[in-house]
Amino acid sequence: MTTSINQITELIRGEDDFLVVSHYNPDGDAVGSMAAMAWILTSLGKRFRLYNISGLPERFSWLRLPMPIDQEIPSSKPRWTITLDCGEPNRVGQELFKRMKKPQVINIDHHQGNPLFGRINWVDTEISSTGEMVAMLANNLDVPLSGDLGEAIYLALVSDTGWFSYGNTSPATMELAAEIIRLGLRPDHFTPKLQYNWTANKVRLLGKAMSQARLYCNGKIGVVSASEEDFALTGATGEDTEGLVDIIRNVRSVKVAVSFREEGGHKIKFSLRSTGDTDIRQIAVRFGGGGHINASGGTINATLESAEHQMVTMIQDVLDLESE
Ligand SMILES: [Mn+2]
Repeated sequence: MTTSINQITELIRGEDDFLVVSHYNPDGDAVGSMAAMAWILTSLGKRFRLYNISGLPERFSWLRLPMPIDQEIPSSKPRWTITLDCGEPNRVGQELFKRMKKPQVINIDHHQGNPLFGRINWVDTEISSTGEMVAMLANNLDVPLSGDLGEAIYLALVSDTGWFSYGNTSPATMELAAEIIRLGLRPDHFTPKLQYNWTANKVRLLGKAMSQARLYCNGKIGVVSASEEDFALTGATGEDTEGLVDIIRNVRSVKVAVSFREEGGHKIKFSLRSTGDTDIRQIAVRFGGGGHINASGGTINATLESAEHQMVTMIQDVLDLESE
């Protein structure tokens, strides 16, 4: 691990021409670590491009970047591809995945089960976020965590730690946040950009979805869903379901929370959350998804009803095993 961070530090210092990418449907850690890497490369005077197959989601439109994020793969081949927060190589999207050659890939990630698909792999599941790892690189490269770089790292930290509340929040995470604040970040200016940023349609969608929330297994499983009809009725978009699963997780009895989002063509996107030692990553993996022990997701090809039935059965098995 120490070897990898030092190798990557040296490589970034000595090399040029990078493509910086993160996973499709990017979350705050994916876009935050990407923006952070972009600001580091900018301050070192490097040539680079940014690519994400989904582009920059609307809810992060305030994020400052030295250049736009391309949704098309650049025509000229980069010397190096830096993958950020990608637990599997195909998370970069099919187009780039088909072209990506291992000898050119630098894989920086914190997901369990990362198959080490790069030439250099720095994968540490103990670190809160990929953004925290990028901040360590910045320190190695003597780039201060001030201004836009600090804000990008802070976005990654709060996103993956649930505002410093999950078990992955380490003393190092808090020290890093302290360093960023010391260098000028104002939490009271930052929080509204990320948190007080809902659309009115989102509130309508959440109201509709929450009014139909369901509990199973003596209240240990909380389920909430957003159907295509709900989107049509409220005018909300898929992005507006962000955080839906976290609301049902607040219920006192709930150990595992799951949200479903109907995407059309019988594709159901799911998000799973758990509290404590309940490992819901294993459940996501069985449906072809992935993530972390307490936060995972994926896609099921089924109707909403069938997806819910399959998922609840599987969660129940995991909870039963735990209580044995
Ligand atoms: Mn992450």
